[in-house]
Amino acid sequence: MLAKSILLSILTVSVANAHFTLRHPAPFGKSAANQDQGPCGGYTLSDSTPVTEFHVDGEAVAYSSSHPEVKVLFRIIEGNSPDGPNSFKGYPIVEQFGAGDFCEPRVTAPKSLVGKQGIVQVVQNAVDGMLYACAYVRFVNGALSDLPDTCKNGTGVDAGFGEDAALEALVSGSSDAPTGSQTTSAPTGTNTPSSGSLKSISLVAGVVGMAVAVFGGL
Ligand SMILES: [Cu+2]
Repeated sequence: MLAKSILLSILTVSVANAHFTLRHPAPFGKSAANQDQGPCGGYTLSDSTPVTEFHVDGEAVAYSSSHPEVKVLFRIIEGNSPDGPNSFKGYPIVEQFGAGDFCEPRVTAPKSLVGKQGIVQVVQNAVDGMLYACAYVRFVNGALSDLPDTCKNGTGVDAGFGEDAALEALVSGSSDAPTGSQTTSAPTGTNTPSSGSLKSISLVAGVVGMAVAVFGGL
């Protein structure tokens, strides 16, 4: 009984302290303590906020997640304010399964942002609510050629496209896809997610069922 309650406390603490950790681009801050606070998990821009280059034709966004099932929005914001008027969906909503490292290597931004500063906001709709992390970026031309070491998918981590009205509502710009000739509505031969990251709906449904069963058991 005692052992069980200790185990439960440990589980509770770990869930509270580790929702997800943004690894690339470099986040405003690394603590997840206030990650339920929008727009940037309790952090604001400061003189010491790191700035990462963001390639508008394809940039890696990598994080480590403690939750076995989340929906994720990769939101691209023009300018220095997370509440700025122009924001874009950098990728379709992703539904990620399995806790651990996850990377989407081809998040995009409108070409019109090249040369400007902006914010990449990662928002997860998780079992414990909406979770936020931000990174300060400078938009540059082209696509990232060498993926950072942090861009990897953990064992058992999988993902597919998802739908989430609450996440979609956060994209304020009139255009929810990058402008120009490219779109993010579906991956193409030259703009695919990491191999193996997309599975058939039936497999995804099975994983959801397992996740629900696990949570039901807890
Ligand atoms: Cu959490």
